[in-house]
Amino acid sequence: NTRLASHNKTRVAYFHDEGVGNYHYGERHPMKPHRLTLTNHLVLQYGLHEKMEIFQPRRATDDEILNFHSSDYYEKLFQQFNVGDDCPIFDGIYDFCQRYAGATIEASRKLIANGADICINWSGGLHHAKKSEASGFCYVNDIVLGTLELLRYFPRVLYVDIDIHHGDGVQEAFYSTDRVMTVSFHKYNGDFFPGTGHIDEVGSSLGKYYSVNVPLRDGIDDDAYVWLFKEVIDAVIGTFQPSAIVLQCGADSLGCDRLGCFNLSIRAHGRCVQIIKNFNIPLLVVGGGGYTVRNVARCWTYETSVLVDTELDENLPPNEYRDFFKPDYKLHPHLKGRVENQNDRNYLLKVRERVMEQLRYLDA
Ligand code: ZLM
Ligand code: CA
Ligand code: ZN
Repeated sequence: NTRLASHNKTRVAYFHDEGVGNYHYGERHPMKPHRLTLTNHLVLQYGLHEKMEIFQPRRATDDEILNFHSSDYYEKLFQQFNVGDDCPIFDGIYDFCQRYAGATIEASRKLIANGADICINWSGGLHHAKKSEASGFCYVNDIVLGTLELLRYFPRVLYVDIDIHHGDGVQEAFYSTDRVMTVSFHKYNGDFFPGTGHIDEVGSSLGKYYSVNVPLRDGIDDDAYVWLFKEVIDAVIGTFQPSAIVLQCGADSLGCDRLGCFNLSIRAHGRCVQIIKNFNIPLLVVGGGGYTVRNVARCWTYETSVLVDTELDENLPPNEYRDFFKPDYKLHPHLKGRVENQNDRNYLLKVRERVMEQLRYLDA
């Protein structure tokens, strides 16, 4: 990789907005922006800021948001009452969206300027928002905005999504282009939100075969997930040869998530991040889902350490939010849930074969 040739240490830029953790979706709503404050505290307490360049991002401008979203939707969204229980209109929603989207856009520009090899924005990753529709806790699709930015410079962008939900908004935005390949791993049974992500959704017109869907059943465990992830990603990168990668790290695929039903440990989730990092391709890392707040903070802190090549002490450093991490105060608690693994070996082999078959059309 020529961009890495002039230096041998990976340069990581971390975008954190001090205010982004202070918004509230409302009483009992599962999405808690406070998890971002908690994550940032752990990152700082572990001293990881010494291994990265830290940026206080600026807010996205209206023009930048209108780069993807329709003006009708964007103007009306914030005057409306609720878009439903999933997407309530809360105090400061407009600022909240500008902050998380601004960070993803700034991170994309930093990669374009070759000012970093890896950019991190844990407040981003809101993959369900559509051009003219809020959906699944997402109002503005920062991933689409960041990817559009990357496409101004990079010929091909790979999008990888390990949130337990299907990355439908990103898939839809790039469904008919061959310049973005989208790959989502998710729970799929036709019923689980958002209901899309069937293995047969492969893209259309120029984008045919450039949407990859990896539908999974309940309770998938570390070995199965990491095995399938590596098989798929090795083949995808070998075939597509992306010039930049966007990785959505939704932490609702962890065991014991309040909304999820997979059985991943933080180590396995982080292993996927490591696998992507090892390709040494300009990388934008964003957050996403994650509803058991203490584990989201642990997970994204661990993944920050993976990205800066630093090992962390298993004992969490003392910090003002220590009570969140009781009773163990460890970085890697046991997250094995009660969910039985419904993905047998035959099923996993079948899914792998179907994806390989799809990718063969691109080689031809
Ligand atoms: N009802 N309150 C993932 C987005 C998942 C759609 C079923 C709303 C909830 C959920 C909201 C307090 C990402 C659906 C759900 C109740 C129609 C979903 C508010 C509990 C509550 O107690 C709740 C009044 C709420 C929402 C549960 N919603 C669980 N699952 C999904 C959206 C977003 O992780 O992928 C990326 C950030 N929605 O299943 C319903 C069909 C609305
Ligand atoms: Ca996903
Ligand atoms: Zn999710």
